Formats: sequence, structure tokens, C-alpha cells
Amino acid sequence: MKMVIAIVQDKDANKLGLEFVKANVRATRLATSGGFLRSGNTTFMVGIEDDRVAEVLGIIKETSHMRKQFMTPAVSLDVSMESTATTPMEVQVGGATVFVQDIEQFHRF
Ligand code: 2BA
Repeated sequence: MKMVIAIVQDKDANKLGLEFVKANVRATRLATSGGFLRSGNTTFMVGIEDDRVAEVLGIIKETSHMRKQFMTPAVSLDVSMESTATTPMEVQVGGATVFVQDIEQFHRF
């Protein structure tokens, strides 16, 4: 048994959830935020048999897209306490960040 944890962009989350249902893959969906951009993303937790991990990874790969986003760094104050203009910077996000972990035990009571 493995636990696949996939962090995807909110724009891809509904499609991914539907694809999991179609493929009879059970998943839990969490509303999360990225530590860097601090904007919303979605984390799926998927408990899955070892021989279906590749299938799950394939579904995630097909559904998650890379996008460019602009972020504006926090306003900074210079020595005269005047705020200095900050330039928006481009950041590439995604497709998906995925972790696969061994699960020692799995129970459904
Ligand atoms: P965020 O932390 O909001 O990061 C969004 C994107 O910003 C990242 O895209 C990456 O391109 C960039 N980025 C992140 N930290 C950076 C830094 N210190 N300096 C410069 N650029 C930085 P992705 O790599 O595709 O990550 C998308 C989201 O996946 C992340 O959102 C975070 O929620 C999660 N994530 C990525 N790597 C992770 C890790 N090692 N552990 C836990 N969560 C992770």
C-alpha cells in the first residue's frame, strides 16, 4: 500500500477529482496554500495498492498543467522609511508536486 500526496493548482483540481472517480481511485481532497505564493492550491491524498501507483501518477500527470503566475514581493521600506516600488516577478507553478510514501498499515473500520 502506498500514499500518494499530490499538490495541484486549484484550476486542475476538479478535473483531477473527476478522473479519480472515473478510474475508481479513492482520494481525499484538502484545501491548502503554497508557502511561497501563499495562494490556494489543492492537495489530494490517495491511498492505493502498490500495483496501481503508476496508474495514479499517470492520471495526475495528464491532468496537471504548468502555468506562469506573477507575484509581487511584499512592500519594503528603505532607510528613510519610504516604501520602495517592487517589481512583479514571474513564477512557474506546477503541473503537480507529488510524494509517494510507504504505508505500514491500512484499516477501514
Ligand atoms: P508555493 O510554495 O506557493 O510555490 C509556488 C511556486 O513558486 C513553485 O511551484 C515554484 O516554482 C516557486 N517557488 C517556491 N518556492 C520558491 C522559492 N523559495 N524560491 C523561488 N521560487 C519558489 P511548484 O514547485 O510547482 O510548487 C507548487 C506548490 O507545491 C507550492 O506552492 C507548494 O504548495 C507545493 N510544494 C512544492 N514543493 C514542495 C515541497 N518540497 N514540499 C511541500 N510542498 C511543496
